[in-house]
Amino acid sequence: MISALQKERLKYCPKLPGMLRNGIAEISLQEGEKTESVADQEKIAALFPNTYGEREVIFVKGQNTSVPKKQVVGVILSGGQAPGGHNVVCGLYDALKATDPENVLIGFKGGPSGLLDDKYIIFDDEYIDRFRNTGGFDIIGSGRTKLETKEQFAVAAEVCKKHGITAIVIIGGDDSNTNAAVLAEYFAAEGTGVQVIGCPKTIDGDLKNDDIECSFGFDTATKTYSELIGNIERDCNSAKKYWHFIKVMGRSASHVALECALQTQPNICLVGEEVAAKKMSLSEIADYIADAVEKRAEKGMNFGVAIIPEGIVEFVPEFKVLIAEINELLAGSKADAFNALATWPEKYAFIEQGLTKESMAVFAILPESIQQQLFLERDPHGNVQVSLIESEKLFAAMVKAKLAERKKAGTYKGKFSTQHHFFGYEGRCAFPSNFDADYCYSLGYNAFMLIQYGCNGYLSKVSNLKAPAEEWVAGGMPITKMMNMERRHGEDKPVIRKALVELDGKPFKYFEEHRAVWAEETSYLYPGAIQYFGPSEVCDQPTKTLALEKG
Ligand code: FBP
Repeated sequence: MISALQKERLKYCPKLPGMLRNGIAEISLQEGEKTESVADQEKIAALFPNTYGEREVIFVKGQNTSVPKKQVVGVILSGGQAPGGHNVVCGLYDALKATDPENVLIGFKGGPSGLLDDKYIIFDDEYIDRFRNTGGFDIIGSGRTKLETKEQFAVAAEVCKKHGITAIVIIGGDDSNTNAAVLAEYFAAEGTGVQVIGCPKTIDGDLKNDDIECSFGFDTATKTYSELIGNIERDCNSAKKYWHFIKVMGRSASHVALECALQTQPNICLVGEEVAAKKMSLSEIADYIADAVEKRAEKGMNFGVAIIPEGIVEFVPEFKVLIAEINELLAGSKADAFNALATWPEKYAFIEQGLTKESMAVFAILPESIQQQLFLERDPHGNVQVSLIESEKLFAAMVKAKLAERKKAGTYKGKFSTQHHFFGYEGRCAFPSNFDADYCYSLGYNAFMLIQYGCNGYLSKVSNLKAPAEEWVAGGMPITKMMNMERRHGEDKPVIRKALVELDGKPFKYFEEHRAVWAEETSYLYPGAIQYFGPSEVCDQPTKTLALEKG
């Protein structure tokens, strides 16, 4: 049994860029300029002697001049789910089979570890057809194993040899695609003949640059969260009795929060990158929100909506120091001594002794539930898991404390009741919007054309995304072009630069221009649910971020 919507969505024909619509025989490759990495050219060229400096390519209508050969392609889904992943696989499959029905597509199960453990399925029409235009990564599953060591590459080469694999497609974020480039270089250096192509995935929106206009999944996830935020705004404006604090996923970058703010015009949206640039303290952030609460209360509006990005606390300088000290305080066997203490007051005294005066002052202003969370939620290395901190509750509690002080001083006379929400998993596996369904199918289709034309170490690139799909431009960009050297885990590494929100970029500037009015007035926008069928101006619109960036 499948739902009525799924049944209809299975029939949807994703739109390809115009130049890929004429049939495989009429897709010709055009070479562009030779490329250089965005920074550290010499170092990156030295690390990628076989794959550096290749040319950008685009596809145009013309005779297909690729050399025919049987293709056996392996595909991997890597990292967190993002709507549209299934369509990347479907597009890849369709192009591969349209080129030659004898070609084979192998799906490695459970993420990169599937390749290492040789756990796979071979796709056929019947299997693939069940997943067209659906959300999720359950077609083969995903995982977070990093494919990065020489030993792993050697195992991967063996598995490829066993299956006669000619190319691997890695669908992942910035880290996975960085590793795809390193794997491509390894395969080339070892003369395996296996090509590697990446596809840009992540709801976080932080894999974008001069070449990649957006990662897939960002469109659907932000539209899903914005629908929910809009619904909350309407409830809030109906009941007029709560302030809603809403945390949204997105890891470190605040692209998701900012996009949701552009779509829903809440009273407050914090942007981590701005907090870092202004070196704001927790107390200053709480004051900033409390100011809006107070101003609205003066107008009789004891309600509001505040969006909090998942990674916010990492950007608060004093909080960063506190986390580092806690990690140090509980390093190694010191954690056992802490855990042996029976009561919270005993543990509190231990913490008080271990932290510097400055960090203790920050710790002391946190609500007790958050204080305890910092010592409970730890990753396998014993470090505080910052992303699990309930920052929506943290800020709600801190604002409450600020308002209590203001009440005492007689400056604030309103009421302040809160509700808390966290939106993340609600959006990662939604049915892809038409944009993501089309974009993902195109990325997959295009990835196969890159393979067919012999490209290695390229990212599937579909651009001009603000225009209708007919005008999209399909091609590929060497991954090394997007790389620079960064310090990671004490070593200088070549990596794709993670894109944070640019404070001089158009989306943030637009938000900055309007936020004072949004804070004091009630300017809510209710985007409603994603529409899959209906007029194009309702169903096919890209995100506000993309529209502003490319407008
Ligand atoms: P990716 O970078 O893997 O695409 O992560 C997306 C994401 O949804 C983040 O927004 C979030 O912080 C993380 O995954 C949560 O992942 P998990 O469920 O594995 O903890």
